[in-house]
Amino acid sequence: MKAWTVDTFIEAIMEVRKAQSDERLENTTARELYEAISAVVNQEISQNWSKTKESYARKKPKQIYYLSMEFLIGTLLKSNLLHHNLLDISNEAIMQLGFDPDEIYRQEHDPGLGNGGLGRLAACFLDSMASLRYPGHGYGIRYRYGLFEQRMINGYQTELPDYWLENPYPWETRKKEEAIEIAFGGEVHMHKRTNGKLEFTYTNTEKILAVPYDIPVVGYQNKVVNTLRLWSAEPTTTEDELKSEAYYYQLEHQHSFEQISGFLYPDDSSIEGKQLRLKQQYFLVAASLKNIIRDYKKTIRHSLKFLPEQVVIQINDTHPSLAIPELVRILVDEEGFGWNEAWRITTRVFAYTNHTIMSEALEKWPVDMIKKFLPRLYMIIEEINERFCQGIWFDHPELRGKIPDMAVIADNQIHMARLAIIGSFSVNGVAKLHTEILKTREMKDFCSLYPHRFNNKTNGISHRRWLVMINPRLSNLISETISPLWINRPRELTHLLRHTNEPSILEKLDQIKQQNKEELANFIHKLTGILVDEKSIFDVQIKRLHEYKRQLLNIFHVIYLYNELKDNPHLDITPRTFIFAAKAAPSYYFAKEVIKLINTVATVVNGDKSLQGKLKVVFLENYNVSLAEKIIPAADLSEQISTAGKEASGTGNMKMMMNGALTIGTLDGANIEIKNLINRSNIFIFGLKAEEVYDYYHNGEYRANEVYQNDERIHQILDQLKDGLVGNQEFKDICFHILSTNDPYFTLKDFDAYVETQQLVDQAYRNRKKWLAKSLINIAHSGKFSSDHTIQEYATGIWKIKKM
Ligand code: B1H
Repeated sequence: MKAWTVDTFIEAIMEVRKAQSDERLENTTARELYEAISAVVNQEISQNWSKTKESYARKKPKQIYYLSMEFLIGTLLKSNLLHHNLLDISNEAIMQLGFDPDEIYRQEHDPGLGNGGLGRLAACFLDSMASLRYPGHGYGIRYRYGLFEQRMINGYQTELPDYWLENPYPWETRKKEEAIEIAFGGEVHMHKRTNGKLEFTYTNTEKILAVPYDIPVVGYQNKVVNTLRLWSAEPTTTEDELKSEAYYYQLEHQHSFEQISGFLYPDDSSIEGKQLRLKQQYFLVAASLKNIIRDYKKTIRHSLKFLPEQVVIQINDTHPSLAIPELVRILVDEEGFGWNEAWRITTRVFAYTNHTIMSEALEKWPVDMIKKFLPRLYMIIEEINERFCQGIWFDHPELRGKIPDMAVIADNQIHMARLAIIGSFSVNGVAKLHTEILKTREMKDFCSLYPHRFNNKTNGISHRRWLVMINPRLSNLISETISPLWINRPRELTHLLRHTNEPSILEKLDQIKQQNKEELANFIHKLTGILVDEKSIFDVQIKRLHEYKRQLLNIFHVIYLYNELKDNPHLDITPRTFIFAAKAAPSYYFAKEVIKLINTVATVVNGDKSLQGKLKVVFLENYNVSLAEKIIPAADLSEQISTAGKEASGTGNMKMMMNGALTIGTLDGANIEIKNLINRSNIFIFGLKAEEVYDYYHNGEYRANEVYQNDERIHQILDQLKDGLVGNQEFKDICFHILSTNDPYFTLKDFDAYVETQQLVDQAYRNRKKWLAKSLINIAHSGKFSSDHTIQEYATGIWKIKKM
């Protein structure tokens, strides 16, 4: 690797600029400078990329393929610079060239190829695999339109298309020569060969080309570059063929097929059972498997019998679970294996991660749809189902009565989670509580059938992106305090524990948080015109909008404080700034109403002089990775208030903890593990436990209406929604919905405990020193939630692979 200086870096930039145009530097725009720096970084990457590929080809290690419908990678210039140890040099170079570094990095459009936690997790995992020298790669879809851009109009969410490819994307390489043809639909024909084996042929299928676009995944200062391969759907017809008239029909048809990689479905934690989504899933699965097998044959040159020794395919929820019958199909129909052998191979290759137990997110496909688009796969799924049910009937008579709840095909639907469990050697949940719920409730019968398959892998986040890159001040303070070794070994953040009583460290921590808050305050002012008190508590809830995440509970608390202050303007409360950011699925009416409510409350509260600036409410539009990166370093309080048992893990909780925020949260998902690490005194826990939620829900003993009748605060708030007393805007629907559905997410039930705990937060914040010590304790324990740790556990516990 070249030893860079600011001067040589600037020279390299000029070199690129010269090659691109003979424009002089004075005329360079921010965009051009961004492109030039990216080109310099790409030169650095490309050598390491080829070398990594060569070394894999030579040493033939077992490869991990992470199949996911979503990869929320965030912008790459800054992180690639960091991973080449070039970030400081680049910042300095940009300034010497007369630009503001942030303006240059902002030129990169954030690729919104995911909805939320599940997609971001996939990106953090790729980062950790490369940084830990594991041969692990991602396969996904290159959606032409990412998750919609959210614009607020009059407080309502509106959706705009996210055409992220408007400018050339510097990190992808199109590999037309490695394209793969995929077939959909058609008819299946069965023939008996002379050797007695069955043969399947297909007619009238529709063909589409999967063209790979490769994005480098750069390890942290270790020369490893793995690959994220995103498939784009294109017509199979060539230009020449298109000139002849016979192809007009084809042309029209193929254009509809190109839609397969047209856009990302915008639902998080719920499912849209649309035909196009099914095609997307098969497209990803078919292209990736063909590619994996092609690579295996090229490098390993053994029978596919040994595939499980060379390949693990981790499927990110059930979305890519058609890979299971597809691999059986390839082995049986194309490679000539018998069923048993094909099934043995398949079930040793796949590992399945479950990310949710919300019933609306459990994937089920109508039998008719699969039959029509994937007729051969349907036959295979039937066979899998038949053999599975027979197996239970004969070998597990104790489970006979459970067959209807375990069968892959039941009530005219294909149950994808069941298929994924049956076809994998590992099934994992994403936090201890979540896995426990899977094992004892949701997947209980499967767990008794395959006890060794089930395991937990608590989620994690890349500390490189979510601390080193986005919070350089804090990151430097940590390195000065405990040496920079923690960056390669994040668990060593615990060395900070020795300093939790050191006034000089706490003072610096205080200053850093203050500076970060001032930056966010400026950003908020520029964006919204709202002036926030930089000394107030920055109380942050940023995540997808969903009933179970309970943004409503948060805004009820705001309305309650507002009501209190209106009654008693001298009330002594610590000033707070409530910061929200959230996208709602476009068809999710209730979630959109909550967004409107937050904005309405913001207008009322921010405009009320009588509050003397004690409360401010800010809703930042278009939440995405880049916005999260701006908010998180400035958070004082992290809101993780989901209904217990509903949030599988959460990862925003880890990101804010790592940046020194204290958490107010329920005993849900990874919050529980955070609490157990840092101790109850350093986190604000409240509310029903998962067990209690479950019991109330099932025994019918909870009456939301009683809370409404008996709790004056709730009564007042709901009446205000109903009667339009908040900003003359009615929210009858929210009020009616909660009461008529008996408050299934226990917002009213948990309100009292929440308010009480928020009062503890208010008190705790007043003792600066104690608060800062708690903050440092949070940071010190956050290394456990580095995705490096998580990936290490996947590697030893599931994948059985070694570092290169
Ligand atoms: C999570 C999803 C999800 N769970 C369906 N499930 C989707 C389901 O497009 N779809 O159809 C998209 C996403 N996402 C999240 O995964 C959990 O809610 C979080 O608790 C968890 O932290 C995250 C990563 O494991």
